[in-house]
Amino acid sequence: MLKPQNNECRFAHKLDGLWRFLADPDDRGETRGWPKGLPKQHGYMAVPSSYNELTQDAALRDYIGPVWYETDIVLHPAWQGRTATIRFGAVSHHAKVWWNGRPVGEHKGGFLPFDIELGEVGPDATTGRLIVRVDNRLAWDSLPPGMVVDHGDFPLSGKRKRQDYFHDFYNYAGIHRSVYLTLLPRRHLTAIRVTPWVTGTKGGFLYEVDGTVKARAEVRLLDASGRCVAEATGSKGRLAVHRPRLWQPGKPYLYTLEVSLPGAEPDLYRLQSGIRTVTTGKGTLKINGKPFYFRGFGKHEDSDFLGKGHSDAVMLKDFALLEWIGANSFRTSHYPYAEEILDHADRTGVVVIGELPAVGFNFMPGHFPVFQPGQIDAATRKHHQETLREMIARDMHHPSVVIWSLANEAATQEKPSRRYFTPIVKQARKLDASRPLMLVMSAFAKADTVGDLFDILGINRYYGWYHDVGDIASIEPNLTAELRAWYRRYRKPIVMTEYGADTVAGFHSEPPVMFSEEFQRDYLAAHHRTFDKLPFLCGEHIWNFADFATKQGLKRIGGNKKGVFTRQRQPKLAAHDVQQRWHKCDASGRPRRQ
Ligand code: GCB
Repeated sequence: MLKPQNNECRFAHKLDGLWRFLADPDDRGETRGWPKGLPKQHGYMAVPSSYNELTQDAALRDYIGPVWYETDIVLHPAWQGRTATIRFGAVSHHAKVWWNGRPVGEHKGGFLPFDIELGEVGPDATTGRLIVRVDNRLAWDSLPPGMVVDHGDFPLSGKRKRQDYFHDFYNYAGIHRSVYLTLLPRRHLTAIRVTPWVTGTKGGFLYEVDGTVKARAEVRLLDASGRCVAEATGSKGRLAVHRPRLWQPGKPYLYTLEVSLPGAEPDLYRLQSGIRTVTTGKGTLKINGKPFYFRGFGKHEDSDFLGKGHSDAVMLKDFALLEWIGANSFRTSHYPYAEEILDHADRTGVVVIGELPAVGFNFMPGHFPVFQPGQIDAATRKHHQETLREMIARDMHHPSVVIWSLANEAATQEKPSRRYFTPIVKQARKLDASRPLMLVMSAFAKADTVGDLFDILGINRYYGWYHDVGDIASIEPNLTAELRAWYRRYRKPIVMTEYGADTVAGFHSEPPVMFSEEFQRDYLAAHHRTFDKLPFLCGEHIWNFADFATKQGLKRIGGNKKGVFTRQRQPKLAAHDVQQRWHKCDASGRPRRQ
Protein backbone atom coordinates (compact mmCIF):
# COMPACT_ATOMS: atom_id res chain seq x y z
CA MET A 1 0.00 0.00 0.00
CA LEU A 2 3.00 2.31 -0.38
CA LYS A 3 2.27 5.50 -2.29
CA PRO A 4 3.49 5.21 -5.91
CA GLN A 5 7.03 6.41 -6.40
CA ASN A 6 9.49 6.75 -9.26
CA ASN A 7 13.02 5.70 -8.38
CA GLU A 8 15.85 3.45 -9.57
CA CYS A 9 13.73 0.31 -8.99
CA ARG A 10 10.12 1.45 -9.38
CA PHE A 11 8.14 3.16 -12.06
CA ALA A 12 4.92 5.11 -11.47
CA HIS A 13 2.87 6.59 -14.26
CA LYS A 14 -0.21 8.79 -13.67
CA LEU A 15 -3.31 7.71 -15.60
CA ASP A 16 -5.15 10.98 -14.93
CA GLY A 17 -7.00 12.68 -17.77
CA LEU A 18 -10.20 11.97 -19.68
CA TRP A 19 -11.67 8.49 -19.21
CA ARG A 20 -14.67 7.10 -21.06
CA PHE A 21 -17.74 7.35 -18.84
CA LEU A 22 -21.31 6.10 -18.72
CA ALA A 23 -24.06 6.12 -16.08
CA ASP A 24 -25.92 2.87 -15.43
CA PRO A 25 -29.23 3.92 -13.84
CA ASP A 26 -30.85 0.48 -13.95
CA ASP A 27 -27.67 -1.25 -12.82
CA ARG A 28 -27.55 -3.62 -15.80
CA GLY A 29 -23.96 -2.86 -16.90
CA GLU A 30 -22.54 -6.13 -15.60
CA THR A 31 -25.16 -8.31 -17.29
CA ARG A 32 -24.85 -6.31 -20.49
CA GLY A 33 -21.13 -7.03 -20.75
CA TRP A 34 -19.76 -3.60 -19.83
CA PRO A 35 -16.84 -5.17 -17.92
CA LYS A 36 -15.44 -6.04 -21.39
CA GLY A 37 -16.02 -2.57 -22.86
CA LEU A 38 -18.44 0.33 -22.58
CA PRO A 39 -21.04 0.73 -25.32
CA LYS A 40 -20.55 3.42 -27.95
CA GLN A 41 -22.88 5.97 -26.37
CA HIS A 42 -20.40 6.68 -23.56
CA GLY A 43 -19.28 10.22 -22.75
CA TYR A 44 -16.07 11.40 -21.07
CA MET A 45 -15.15 12.27 -17.51
CA ALA A 46 -12.16 14.02 -15.96
CA VAL A 47 -10.07 11.94 -13.56
CA PRO A 48 -9.64 13.06 -10.82
CA SER A 49 -12.92 14.91 -10.21
CA SER A 50 -16.46 14.38 -8.98
CA TYR A 51 -18.71 13.63 -11.95
CA ASN A 52 -21.65 15.50 -10.43
CA GLU A 53 -20.91 19.02 -11.63
CA LEU A 54 -19.14 18.50 -14.93
CA THR A 55 -22.12 18.10 -17.20
CA GLN A 56 -25.35 20.06 -17.68
CA ASP A 57 -27.36 17.00 -16.76
CA ALA A 58 -29.35 17.53 -13.53
CA ALA A 59 -29.97 13.77 -13.33
CA LEU A 60 -26.22 13.12 -13.22
CA ARG A 61 -25.69 15.75 -10.55
CA ASP A 62 -28.13 14.04 -8.18
CA TYR A 63 -27.47 10.56 -9.52
CA ILE A 64 -27.89 7.47 -7.31
CA GLY A 65 -26.26 4.20 -8.35
CA PRO A 66 -23.38 2.89 -10.45
CA VAL A 67 -21.44 4.71 -13.18
CA TRP A 68 -18.67 3.23 -15.31
CA TYR A 69 -15.21 4.50 -16.24
CA GLU A 70 -12.90 3.03 -18.89
CA THR A 71 -9.37 3.70 -20.11
CA ASP A 72 -6.70 1.84 -22.10
CA ILE A 73 -3.20 1.15 -20.86
CA VAL A 74 -0.14 0.02 -22.79
CA LEU A 75 2.15 -2.41 -20.99
CA HIS A 76 5.54 -2.00 -22.61
CA PRO A 77 7.85 -5.01 -23.19
CA ALA A 78 10.65 -3.05 -21.49
CA TRP A 79 8.81 -3.83 -18.23
CA GLN A 80 8.79 -7.59 -18.82
CA GLY A 81 8.80 -9.55 -15.56
CA ARG A 82 7.65 -6.59 -13.47
CA THR A 83 4.44 -6.64 -11.49
CA ALA A 84 1.92 -4.15 -12.87
CA THR A 85 -0.35 -2.61 -10.25
CA ILE A 86 -3.03 0.04 -10.44
CA ARG A 87 -3.27 2.39 -7.51
CA PHE A 88 -6.48 4.36 -6.97
CA GLY A 89 -6.06 7.29 -4.55
CA ALA A 90 -9.79 7.34 -3.72
CA VAL A 91 -12.97 6.18 -5.43
CA SER A 92 -16.26 7.21 -3.83
CA HIS A 93 -17.67 4.99 -2.50
CA HIS A 94 -17.46 1.48 -3.90
CA ALA A 95 -15.23 0.39 -6.79
CA LYS A 96 -15.20 -2.83 -8.82
CA VAL A 97 -12.36 -3.20 -11.29
CA TRP A 98 -11.89 -5.32 -14.45
CA TRP A 99 -8.74 -5.73 -16.49
CA ASN A 100 -9.33 -6.99 -20.02
CA GLY A 101 -12.74 -8.26 -18.97
CA ARG A 102 -11.37 -10.14 -15.94
CA PRO A 103 -12.48 -9.07 -12.44
CA VAL A 104 -9.35 -8.01 -10.56
CA GLY A 105 -10.60 -6.48 -7.34
CA GLU A 106 -12.91 -4.21 -5.48
CA HIS A 107 -12.81 -1.70 -2.66
CA LYS A 108 -15.32 -0.22 -0.28
CA GLY A 109 -14.81 3.24 1.22
CA GLY A 110 -14.52 6.52 -0.65
CA PHE A 111 -11.57 8.26 1.00
CA LEU A 112 -8.62 5.88 1.10
CA PRO A 113 -6.40 4.29 -1.55
CA PHE A 114 -6.33 0.73 -2.80
CA ASP A 115 -4.06 -1.28 -5.08
CA ILE A 116 -5.20 -3.70 -7.79
CA GLU A 117 -2.59 -6.13 -9.08
CA LEU A 118 -2.79 -6.81 -12.83
CA GLY A 119 -0.05 -9.44 -12.94
CA GLU A 120 3.36 -9.79 -14.53
CA VAL A 121 4.19 -7.91 -17.72
CA GLY A 122 4.81 -10.28 -20.64
CA PRO A 123 7.38 -10.20 -23.48
CA ASP A 124 5.11 -8.38 -25.98
CA ALA A 125 3.59 -4.94 -25.81
CA THR A 126 -0.05 -5.28 -24.78
CA THR A 127 -2.81 -2.77 -24.71
CA GLY A 128 -5.18 -3.56 -21.91
CA ARG A 129 -8.53 -2.17 -20.96
CA LEU A 130 -9.15 -0.99 -17.42
CA ILE A 131 -12.79 -0.67 -16.40
CA VAL A 132 -14.15 0.58 -13.11
CA ARG A 133 -17.71 0.49 -11.83
CA VAL A 134 -18.19 3.23 -9.23
CA ASP A 135 -21.20 3.11 -6.94
CA ASN A 136 -22.06 6.17 -4.83
CA ARG A 137 -24.78 4.58 -2.72
CA LEU A 138 -24.45 4.96 1.03
CA ALA A 139 -25.89 2.33 3.35
CA TRP A 140 -25.97 1.64 7.08
CA ASP A 141 -22.71 -0.26 6.86
CA SER A 142 -20.81 2.39 4.87
CA LEU A 143 -18.86 5.39 6.15
CA PRO A 144 -20.50 7.82 6.11
CA PRO A 145 -23.76 5.93 6.60
CA GLY A 146 -26.91 6.59 4.59
CA MET A 147 -29.97 4.90 3.15
CA VAL A 148 -31.64 4.91 -0.24
CA VAL A 149 -35.38 5.45 0.18
CA ASP A 150 -38.41 5.68 -2.04
CA HIS A 151 -39.60 9.17 -1.60
CA GLY A 152 -42.56 11.34 -2.42
CA ASP A 153 -44.05 13.75 0.12
CA PHE A 154 -47.50 13.70 -1.51
CA PRO A 155 -49.36 10.78 -3.08
CA LEU A 156 -49.21 12.39 -6.53
CA SER A 157 -45.42 12.89 -6.37
CA GLY A 158 -44.97 9.21 -7.18
CA LYS A 159 -42.16 7.08 -5.80
CA ARG A 160 -38.67 8.28 -6.55
CA LYS A 161 -35.35 7.05 -5.24
CA ARG A 162 -33.60 9.41 -2.88
CA GLN A 163 -30.25 8.98 -1.13
CA ASP A 164 -30.66 10.04 2.49
CA TYR A 165 -27.62 10.77 4.60
CA PHE A 166 -27.09 12.51 7.90
CA HIS A 167 -23.97 14.57 7.28
CA ASP A 168 -23.80 18.03 5.87
CA PHE A 169 -21.46 17.84 2.87
CA TYR A 170 -22.62 16.91 -0.61
CA ASN A 171 -22.30 13.24 -1.52
CA TYR A 172 -19.90 13.88 -4.39
CA ALA A 173 -18.84 10.76 -6.26
CA GLY A 174 -16.37 9.51 -8.82
CA ILE A 175 -12.65 8.86 -9.08
CA HIS A 176 -11.56 11.61 -6.72
CA ARG A 177 -7.80 11.20 -6.57
CA SER A 178 -5.03 10.28 -9.00
CA VAL A 179 -4.78 6.82 -10.52
CA TYR A 180 -1.32 5.34 -11.12
CA LEU A 181 0.05 2.44 -13.08
CA THR A 182 3.04 1.18 -11.10
CA LEU A 183 5.67 -1.31 -12.23
CA LEU A 184 7.35 -3.05 -9.35
CA PRO A 185 10.06 -5.67 -9.09
CA ARG A 186 8.59 -9.15 -8.54
CA ARG A 187 9.92 -9.20 -4.95
CA HIS A 188 8.89 -5.86 -3.60
CA LEU A 189 8.22 -3.89 -0.45
CA THR A 190 4.55 -3.54 0.47
CA ALA A 191 4.55 -1.54 3.70
CA ILE A 192 6.88 0.51 5.89
CA ARG A 193 5.63 1.47 9.35
CA VAL A 194 7.56 4.08 11.28
CA THR A 195 7.14 5.42 14.79
CA PRO A 196 9.35 8.29 15.89
CA TRP A 197 10.95 8.24 19.36
CA VAL A 198 12.97 10.69 21.44
CA THR A 199 14.82 9.97 24.70
CA GLY A 200 17.20 12.52 26.14
CA THR A 201 19.57 13.71 23.44
CA LYS A 202 18.78 10.78 21.15
CA GLY A 203 15.92 10.17 18.79
CA GLY A 204 14.98 8.31 15.66
CA PHE A 205 12.47 5.80 14.36
CA LEU A 206 11.22 2.33 15.14
CA TYR A 207 10.48 0.73 11.81
CA GLU A 208 8.80 -2.38 10.43
CA VAL A 209 8.94 -3.47 6.82
CA ASP A 210 6.69 -5.89 4.92
CA GLY A 211 7.34 -7.30 1.49
CA THR A 212 6.09 -9.93 -0.92
CA VAL A 213 8.96 -12.14 0.24
CA LYS A 214 10.80 -12.52 3.52
CA ALA A 215 14.03 -10.83 2.52
CA ARG A 216 16.55 -8.91 4.55
CA ALA A 217 15.67 -5.25 4.22
CA GLU A 218 18.44 -2.69 4.44
CA VAL A 219 17.49 0.65 5.91
CA ARG A 220 19.43 3.90 5.77
CA LEU A 221 18.27 7.07 7.43
CA LEU A 222 19.19 10.20 5.49
CA ASP A 223 19.04 13.74 6.85
CA ALA A 224 17.64 16.58 4.78
CA SER A 225 20.98 17.09 3.03
CA GLY A 226 21.04 13.41 1.98
CA ARG A 227 23.74 12.38 4.48
CA CYS A 228 23.30 8.93 6.02
CA VAL A 229 22.91 9.35 9.80
CA ALA A 230 21.84 5.84 10.84
CA GLU A 231 21.57 2.35 9.38
CA ALA A 232 19.89 -0.94 10.22
CA THR A 233 19.09 -4.29 8.63
CA GLY A 234 16.13 -6.61 9.02
CA SER A 235 12.41 -6.31 8.76
CA LYS A 236 12.15 -4.61 12.16
CA GLY A 237 14.51 -2.31 13.92
CA ARG A 238 15.48 0.93 15.55
CA LEU A 239 17.25 3.85 13.96
CA ALA A 240 18.99 6.20 16.36
CA VAL A 241 20.43 9.66 15.78
CA HIS A 242 22.39 11.74 18.25
CA ARG A 243 20.78 15.18 18.70
CA PRO A 244 18.16 14.72 15.98
CA ARG A 245 16.55 17.71 14.34
CA LEU A 246 12.91 17.58 15.40
CA TRP A 247 9.85 18.16 13.24
CA GLN A 248 8.13 21.12 14.83
CA PRO A 249 4.96 23.05 14.08
CA GLY A 250 5.96 25.84 11.71
CA LYS A 251 9.54 24.51 11.61
CA PRO A 252 9.37 21.17 9.82
CA TYR A 253 12.37 18.93 9.37
CA LEU A 254 12.12 15.70 7.40
CA TYR A 255 14.37 12.65 7.32
CA THR A 256 14.22 10.02 4.60
CA LEU A 257 14.16 6.30 5.31
CA GLU A 258 15.74 4.61 2.35
CA VAL A 259 14.60 0.99 2.45
CA SER A 260 16.00 -1.54 0.01
CA LEU A 261 15.59 -5.22 -0.76
CA PRO A 262 18.92 -6.15 -2.31
CA GLY A 263 19.27 -8.99 -4.87
CA ALA A 264 19.32 -9.60 -8.60
CA GLU A 265 16.05 -7.68 -8.92
CA PRO A 266 16.31 -5.13 -6.13
CA ASP A 267 13.55 -2.94 -4.75
CA LEU A 268 13.91 0.45 -3.14
CA TYR A 269 11.54 2.90 -1.45
CA ARG A 270 12.21 6.32 0.05
CA LEU A 271 9.82 7.36 2.79
CA GLN A 272 9.94 10.81 4.31
CA SER A 273 9.06 11.25 7.95
CA GLY A 274 9.83 13.46 10.92
CA ILE A 275 10.99 12.90 14.47
CA ARG A 276 8.62 14.36 17.05
CA THR A 277 6.59 13.28 20.03
CA VAL A 278 2.99 13.97 20.97
CA THR A 279 1.66 13.63 24.51
CA THR A 280 -1.43 14.73 26.35
CA GLY A 281 -1.96 15.62 29.99
CA LYS A 282 -4.35 17.68 32.08
CA GLY A 283 -5.63 20.35 29.73
CA THR A 284 -2.65 20.26 27.37
CA LEU A 285 -1.37 18.57 24.29
CA LYS A 286 2.40 18.71 23.92
CA ILE A 287 4.44 18.37 20.77
CA ASN A 288 8.09 17.63 21.60
CA GLY A 289 7.31 18.29 25.25
CA LYS A 290 5.99 21.81 24.61
CA PRO A 291 2.33 22.83 24.88
CA PHE A 292 0.68 23.31 21.52
CA TYR A 293 -2.47 25.36 20.86
CA PHE A 294 -4.41 24.62 17.65
CA ARG A 295 -5.40 27.66 15.57
CA GLY A 296 -7.17 26.85 12.36
CA PHE A 297 -10.18 25.26 10.77
CA GLY A 298 -12.27 22.27 10.02
CA LYS A 299 -11.96 22.05 6.24
CA HIS A 300 -13.40 20.07 3.35
CA GLU A 301 -12.01 18.75 0.11
CA ASP A 302 -14.37 20.86 -1.97
CA SER A 303 -14.06 23.35 -4.80
CA ASP A 304 -15.88 24.67 -7.84
CA PHE A 305 -16.14 22.22 -10.78
CA LEU A 306 -13.93 19.57 -9.17
CA GLY A 307 -16.23 18.82 -6.23
CA LYS A 308 -14.12 16.46 -4.14
CA GLY A 309 -11.55 15.87 -6.88
CA HIS A 310 -8.01 16.53 -5.65
CA SER A 311 -6.11 19.37 -7.27
CA ASP A 312 -2.58 20.42 -6.33
CA ALA A 313 -3.53 23.96 -7.41
CA VAL A 314 -6.46 24.22 -4.96
CA MET A 315 -4.28 22.62 -2.28
CA LEU A 316 -1.53 25.24 -2.70
CA LYS A 317 -4.05 28.07 -2.56
CA ASP A 318 -5.52 26.65 0.65
CA PHE A 319 -2.12 26.36 2.30
CA ALA A 320 -1.31 29.93 1.22
CA LEU A 321 -4.53 31.13 2.85
CA LEU A 322 -3.80 29.18 6.04
CA GLU A 323 -0.47 30.97 6.26
CA TRP A 324 -2.02 34.35 5.40
CA ILE A 325 -4.58 34.12 8.15
CA GLY A 326 -2.11 32.76 10.71
CA ALA A 327 -3.50 29.23 11.11
CA ASN A 328 -1.13 26.54 12.37
CA SER A 329 -3.41 23.52 11.91
CA PHE A 330 -6.57 21.97 10.45
CA ARG A 331 -8.78 18.93 10.93
CA THR A 332 -9.42 16.65 7.96
CA SER A 333 -13.14 16.93 8.66
CA HIS A 334 -14.85 14.56 8.00
CA TYR A 335 -12.66 11.95 6.21
CA PRO A 336 -9.00 11.27 5.40
CA TYR A 337 -7.75 13.79 2.83
CA ALA A 338 -5.54 13.10 -0.20
CA GLU A 339 -1.99 11.99 0.61
CA GLU A 340 -0.66 14.97 -1.33
CA ILE A 341 -2.26 17.25 1.30
CA LEU A 342 -0.61 15.45 4.20
CA ASP A 343 2.74 15.46 2.37
CA HIS A 344 2.41 19.21 2.02
CA ALA A 345 1.48 19.63 5.70
CA ASP A 346 4.63 17.62 6.58
CA ARG A 347 6.81 19.88 4.49
CA THR A 348 5.24 23.18 5.60
CA GLY A 349 4.91 22.39 9.31
CA VAL A 350 1.12 22.61 9.45
CA VAL A 351 -0.36 20.38 12.18
CA VAL A 352 -3.20 18.02 11.27
CA ILE A 353 -5.96 16.21 13.13
CA GLY A 354 -6.68 13.18 10.92
CA GLU A 355 -10.32 12.10 10.94
CA LEU A 356 -12.18 8.97 9.86
CA PRO A 357 -15.28 9.29 7.66
CA ALA A 358 -17.45 8.38 10.65
CA VAL A 359 -19.85 11.30 10.43
CA GLY A 360 -23.63 11.41 10.44
CA PHE A 361 -23.96 9.20 13.53
CA ASN A 362 -26.52 11.63 14.92
CA PHE A 363 -29.60 13.66 14.09
CA MET A 364 -31.45 10.80 12.46
CA PRO A 365 -34.84 11.61 10.98
CA GLY A 366 -37.54 11.25 13.60
CA HIS A 367 -34.90 11.27 16.40
CA PHE A 368 -34.90 7.51 16.83
CA PRO A 369 -31.84 5.89 18.46
CA VAL A 370 -28.75 5.79 16.28
CA PHE A 371 -26.87 2.85 17.78
CA GLN A 372 -29.23 -0.07 17.23
CA PRO A 373 -29.30 -3.23 15.11
CA GLY A 374 -30.08 -2.53 11.47
CA GLN A 375 -28.59 0.97 11.72
CA ILE A 376 -25.24 1.86 13.28
CA ASP A 377 -24.42 -1.64 14.44
CA ALA A 378 -21.81 -4.41 14.25
CA ALA A 379 -21.71 -4.24 10.43
CA THR A 380 -20.98 -0.50 10.53
CA ARG A 381 -18.33 -1.11 13.17
CA LYS A 382 -16.65 -3.76 11.03
CA HIS A 383 -16.25 -1.25 8.21
CA HIS A 384 -15.25 1.47 10.71
CA GLN A 385 -12.42 -0.80 11.87
CA GLU A 386 -11.33 -1.64 8.32
CA THR A 387 -11.23 2.06 7.52
CA LEU A 388 -9.24 2.78 10.66
CA ARG A 389 -6.70 0.14 9.66
CA GLU A 390 -6.38 1.60 6.17
CA MET A 391 -6.04 5.17 7.44
CA ILE A 392 -3.34 4.36 9.97
CA ALA A 393 -1.45 2.21 7.43
CA ARG A 394 -1.50 5.09 4.95
CA ASP A 395 -0.83 8.01 7.30
CA MET A 396 1.25 6.69 10.17
CA HIS A 397 4.49 8.19 8.84
CA HIS A 398 3.18 11.77 8.59
CA PRO A 399 4.66 13.87 11.40
CA SER A 400 2.06 16.56 10.71
CA VAL A 401 -0.72 14.21 11.84
CA VAL A 402 -0.71 14.43 15.64
CA ILE A 403 -4.17 13.08 16.55
CA TRP A 404 -6.55 10.43 15.22
CA SER A 405 -10.14 11.57 15.40
CA LEU A 406 -12.29 8.44 15.35
CA ALA A 407 -15.68 10.06 14.63
CA ASN A 408 -17.49 13.37 14.37
CA GLU A 409 -20.55 14.07 16.47
CA ALA A 410 -21.73 10.57 17.31
CA ALA A 411 -24.79 10.19 19.53
CA THR A 412 -22.66 9.36 22.56
CA GLN A 413 -25.53 10.12 24.91
CA GLU A 414 -26.84 6.69 23.86
CA LYS A 415 -25.53 3.88 26.06
CA PRO A 416 -24.82 1.40 23.20
CA SER A 417 -22.36 3.93 21.74
CA ARG A 418 -19.86 2.82 24.38
CA ARG A 419 -20.04 -0.80 23.22
CA TYR A 420 -19.61 0.47 19.67
CA PHE A 421 -16.52 2.61 20.33
CA THR A 422 -14.65 0.49 22.89
CA PRO A 423 -13.18 -2.03 20.37
CA ILE A 424 -12.42 0.75 17.87
CA VAL A 425 -10.41 2.65 20.49
CA LYS A 426 -8.62 -0.55 21.48
CA GLN A 427 -7.72 -1.29 17.89
CA ALA A 428 -6.48 2.27 17.26
CA ARG A 429 -4.17 2.05 20.28
CA LYS A 430 -2.85 -1.30 19.10
CA LEU A 431 -2.15 -0.01 15.60
CA ASP A 432 -0.52 3.19 16.79
CA ALA A 433 0.29 3.85 20.42
CA SER A 434 2.13 7.06 19.57
CA ARG A 435 -0.80 9.37 18.89
CA PRO A 436 -3.61 10.58 21.14
CA LEU A 437 -7.16 9.65 20.21
CA MET A 438 -9.95 12.18 19.87
CA LEU A 439 -13.70 12.00 19.57
CA VAL A 440 -15.52 15.07 18.32
CA MET A 441 -18.53 15.51 20.57
CA SER A 442 -22.00 16.81 20.07
CA ALA A 443 -23.62 15.36 23.20
CA PHE A 444 -23.66 17.43 26.36
CA ALA A 445 -21.03 16.70 29.01
CA LYS A 446 -23.51 15.32 31.51
CA ALA A 447 -25.11 12.91 29.06
CA ASP A 448 -21.97 11.63 27.30
CA THR A 449 -21.03 7.98 27.87
CA VAL A 450 -17.61 7.63 26.17
CA GLY A 451 -15.36 10.65 26.87
CA ASP A 452 -13.13 8.72 29.30
CA LEU A 453 -12.06 6.34 26.49
CA PHE A 454 -10.27 9.15 24.63
CA ASP A 455 -7.17 11.30 25.29
CA ILE A 456 -8.46 14.59 23.98
CA LEU A 457 -11.94 15.84 23.25
CA GLY A 458 -13.20 17.88 20.35
CA ILE A 459 -16.28 19.98 21.06
CA ASN A 460 -18.58 21.31 18.30
CA ARG A 461 -21.03 23.94 19.46
CA TYR A 462 -23.23 26.57 17.86
CA TYR A 463 -24.70 28.81 20.58
CA GLY A 464 -26.21 31.89 18.97
CA TRP A 465 -26.75 29.94 15.76
CA TYR A 466 -28.60 26.65 16.13
CA HIS A 467 -29.40 27.42 19.82
CA ASP A 468 -30.54 30.89 20.92
CA VAL A 469 -30.79 31.72 17.26
CA GLY A 470 -29.26 35.10 16.37
CA ASP A 471 -28.35 35.93 19.98
CA ILE A 472 -24.63 36.67 20.16
CA ALA A 473 -24.93 37.65 23.84
CA SER A 474 -25.89 34.03 24.65
CA ILE A 475 -22.54 32.66 23.48
CA GLU A 476 -20.21 33.61 26.33
CA PRO A 477 -22.26 32.35 29.32
CA ASN A 478 -23.41 29.13 27.65
CA LEU A 479 -20.09 28.18 26.15
CA THR A 480 -18.14 28.98 29.31
CA ALA A 481 -20.46 26.79 31.39
CA GLU A 482 -20.39 24.01 28.88
CA LEU A 483 -16.64 23.85 28.30
CA ARG A 484 -16.07 23.98 32.07
CA ALA A 485 -18.51 21.10 32.50
CA TRP A 486 -16.58 18.97 30.00
CA TYR A 487 -13.28 19.74 31.69
CA ARG A 488 -14.63 19.10 35.19
CA ARG A 489 -16.00 15.76 34.11
CA TYR A 490 -12.99 14.33 32.27
CA ARG A 491 -9.94 16.57 32.97
CA LYS A 492 -8.85 16.02 29.38
CA PRO A 493 -7.53 18.63 26.97
CA ILE A 494 -10.24 20.14 24.81
CA VAL A 495 -10.12 21.56 21.30
CA MET A 496 -13.09 23.62 20.17
CA THR A 497 -13.37 21.77 16.88
CA GLU A 498 -16.36 23.67 15.43
CA TYR A 499 -17.98 27.07 15.90
CA GLY A 500 -19.23 29.28 13.13
CA ALA A 501 -22.06 31.14 11.43
CA ASP A 502 -23.38 30.95 7.86
CA THR A 503 -22.39 34.15 6.09
CA VAL A 504 -23.35 35.31 2.63
CA ALA A 505 -20.40 37.19 1.17
CA GLY A 506 -21.49 40.70 0.26
CA PHE A 507 -24.47 40.78 2.63
CA HIS A 508 -23.93 43.55 5.17
CA SER A 509 -25.92 44.67 8.15
CA GLU A 510 -25.10 47.03 10.98
CA PRO A 511 -26.31 46.31 13.65
CA PRO A 512 -25.48 42.77 12.61
CA VAL A 513 -28.11 40.18 11.71
CA MET A 514 -27.65 36.52 10.90
CA PHE A 515 -26.01 35.70 7.55
CA SER A 516 -24.32 39.13 7.34
CA GLU A 517 -20.56 39.50 7.29
CA GLU A 518 -20.76 41.66 10.42
CA PHE A 519 -22.66 38.93 12.29
CA GLN A 520 -19.94 36.36 11.50
CA ARG A 521 -17.26 38.81 12.68
CA ASP A 522 -19.01 39.44 16.02
CA TYR A 523 -20.04 35.80 16.41
CA LEU A 524 -16.44 34.59 16.15
CA ALA A 525 -15.21 37.42 18.39
CA ALA A 526 -17.63 36.34 21.16
CA HIS A 527 -16.16 32.84 20.99
CA HIS A 528 -12.63 34.16 21.10
CA ARG A 529 -13.37 36.25 24.20
CA THR A 530 -14.69 33.08 25.84
CA PHE A 531 -11.70 30.95 24.86
CA ASP A 532 -9.27 33.52 26.22
CA LYS A 533 -10.64 32.95 29.72
CA LEU A 534 -10.34 29.15 29.66
CA PRO A 535 -6.77 27.96 30.25
CA PHE A 536 -7.60 24.25 29.76
CA LEU A 537 -8.66 24.85 26.16
CA CYS A 538 -5.95 23.76 23.76
CA GLY A 539 -7.29 24.90 20.42
CA GLU A 540 -9.79 26.76 18.29
CA HIS A 541 -10.87 25.45 14.88
CA ILE A 542 -13.42 27.64 13.16
CA TRP A 543 -16.11 25.93 11.13
CA ASN A 544 -15.31 26.26 8.25
CA PHE A 545 -12.26 27.29 6.26
CA ALA A 546 -14.33 27.89 3.08
CA ASP A 547 -17.95 27.65 1.96
CA PHE A 548 -18.74 24.17 0.67
CA ALA A 549 -21.39 22.21 -1.19
CA THR A 550 -24.16 20.43 0.70
CA LYS A 551 -27.26 18.55 -0.33
CA GLN A 552 -30.28 20.75 -0.97
CA GLY A 553 -32.18 21.73 2.14
CA LEU A 554 -34.15 24.49 3.76
CA LYS A 555 -31.14 25.64 5.79
CA ARG A 556 -28.71 25.75 2.89
CA ILE A 557 -28.75 28.30 0.08
CA GLY A 558 -26.10 27.15 -2.36
CA GLY A 559 -24.34 25.13 0.31
CA ASN A 560 -22.92 25.69 3.76
CA LYS A 561 -21.75 29.29 4.05
CA LYS A 562 -19.85 29.12 7.33
CA GLY A 563 -16.57 29.64 5.48
CA VAL A 564 -14.29 32.43 6.59
CA PHE A 565 -13.35 32.29 2.90
CA THR A 566 -15.82 31.93 0.06
CA ARG A 567 -15.77 28.76 -2.02
CA GLN A 568 -13.63 30.73 -4.47
CA ARG A 569 -11.19 31.36 -1.60
CA GLN A 570 -11.78 35.08 -1.10
CA PRO A 571 -11.84 36.45 2.48
CA LYS A 572 -15.05 37.54 4.15
CA LEU A 573 -14.97 40.45 6.61
CA ALA A 574 -14.28 38.20 9.62
CA ALA A 575 -11.13 36.80 7.99
CA HIS A 576 -9.31 40.08 8.63
CA ASP A 577 -10.15 40.06 12.35
CA VAL A 578 -9.16 36.41 12.67
CA GLN A 579 -5.90 37.24 10.91
CA GLN A 580 -5.21 39.99 13.49
CA ARG A 581 -5.89 37.57 16.33
CA TRP A 582 -3.90 34.65 15.00
CA HIS A 583 -0.80 36.64 14.22
CA LYS A 584 -0.27 37.63 17.87
CA CYS A 585 0.41 34.44 19.79
CA ASP A 586 2.48 33.09 22.65
CA ALA A 587 5.07 30.29 22.30
CA SER A 588 2.39 27.57 22.37
CA GLY A 589 0.58 29.21 19.48
CA ARG A 590 -2.21 30.53 21.69
CA PRO A 591 -3.53 33.98 20.70
CA ARG A 592 -2.57 36.61 23.26
CA ARG A 593 -5.50 38.07 25.18
CA GLN A 594 -6.35 41.37 23.53
C1 GCB B 1 -21.79 20.27 12.50
C2 GCB B 1 -21.12 19.26 11.65
C3 GCB B 1 -20.64 19.85 10.33
C4 GCB B 1 -21.70 20.80 9.77
C5 GCB B 1 -21.91 21.92 10.77
C6 GCB B 1 -22.97 22.93 10.30
O1 GCB B 1 -21.94 20.11 13.68
O2 GCB B 1 -20.08 18.59 12.30
O3 GCB B 1 -20.36 18.81 9.44
O4 GCB B 1 -21.33 21.30 8.52
O5 GCB B 1 -22.33 21.39 11.98
O6 GCB B 1 -22.59 23.93 9.70
O7 GCB B 1 -24.14 22.70 10.54
